[in-house]
Amino acid sequence: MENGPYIFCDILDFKGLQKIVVNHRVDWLIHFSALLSAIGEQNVPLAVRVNIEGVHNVIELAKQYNLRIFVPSTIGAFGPDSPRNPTPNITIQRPKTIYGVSKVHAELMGEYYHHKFGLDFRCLRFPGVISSDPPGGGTTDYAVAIFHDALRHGKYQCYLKPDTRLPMMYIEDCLRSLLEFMTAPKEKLKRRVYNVTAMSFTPEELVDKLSKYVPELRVTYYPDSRQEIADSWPQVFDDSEARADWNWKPKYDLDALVDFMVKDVQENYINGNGKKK
Ligand code: VAH
Repeated sequence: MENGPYIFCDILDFKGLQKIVVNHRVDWLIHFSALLSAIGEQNVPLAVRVNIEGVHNVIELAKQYNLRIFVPSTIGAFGPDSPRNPTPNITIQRPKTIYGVSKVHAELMGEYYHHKFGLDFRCLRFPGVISSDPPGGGTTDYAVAIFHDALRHGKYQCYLKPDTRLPMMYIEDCLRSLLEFMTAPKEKLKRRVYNVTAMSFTPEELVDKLSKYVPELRVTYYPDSRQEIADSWPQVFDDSEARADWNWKPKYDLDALVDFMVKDVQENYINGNGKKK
C-alpha cells in the first residue's frame, strides 16, 4: 500500500528499499528483519540470505543516504566460550547458531562502516524480548508461548529444562531502550554496540509467578534442540556500560512482566477470539 502507514518490501530487494528511502525521505532506519535462533537452524541458507545479505543492504543504504541506522543484536551473539554470569559488553564471541554468527557479523560490519565512513550505526544486544504477540521462532519464546497456552488450556509443555536461566526484557522496556539509545547524543556513546537487559529468570521461576494467575496451571518439561542453544547463551547480561553512558534503566521486573502479559494475552488473544484487534 504505497500511501498507507505500511509499505511491504523484501529485505533482499535493494532497489525496492532504495525507492522507499528516496520517495519517503527516510532519515532513520530501524532494521528488525531476521530469522531468529531456532528457526534459523531449520533453514540456514535462508538465514544467511536474510540475516547477512539483508543487513548488507540496509547498512549500504544508510551509508549512501546518510541515515541513522539501528540494527538489533542479541544475547545469542555470544557462545559457550563467553563468560555467562555475567556476560560483559566486550568478551569472546563464538556463537554456535547461524543467528548468532549473523549478528556478530552485523555488529562488526556496522562498527566498520562507522569508523571507515562515519555511519551513525547503533546496535543494542537484546535479551529475550517478551510481548503478547505469538512466538516468532526464538529460543526464549517459551516465555511467550506459556502465557497463551496457560490462559487458553491451563497447561504448557516447556522445551527447556526448568532451571535454564536466560536474560529477558518486557517489550515496553525494549522499545524505550531503542528510542532512548537512538536519541542519545553521539557524544555520550563510548561504543556503537551495547548490552541491555532487565532481568534473568528460569522457566520454573516464571511458572511460579504465572501460577498466581492460573492456579491450576500444569507445566511439563521436555527439552529439545533449543536446550543446547540456551545452554550456550548468557545467563545474566551485564548492561552497566549502557547504564553509565546513556542512562539506561529498565522499569519492568518479573512481577510486572507477568501482570502485563496476562492482561495483554487475555485481552488481545483470549477474549479477542484468537487474534489481536
Ligand atoms: C531468540 N528471542 O530467542 C530471540 C533472541 C535472545 C534471543 O534474539 O532467538
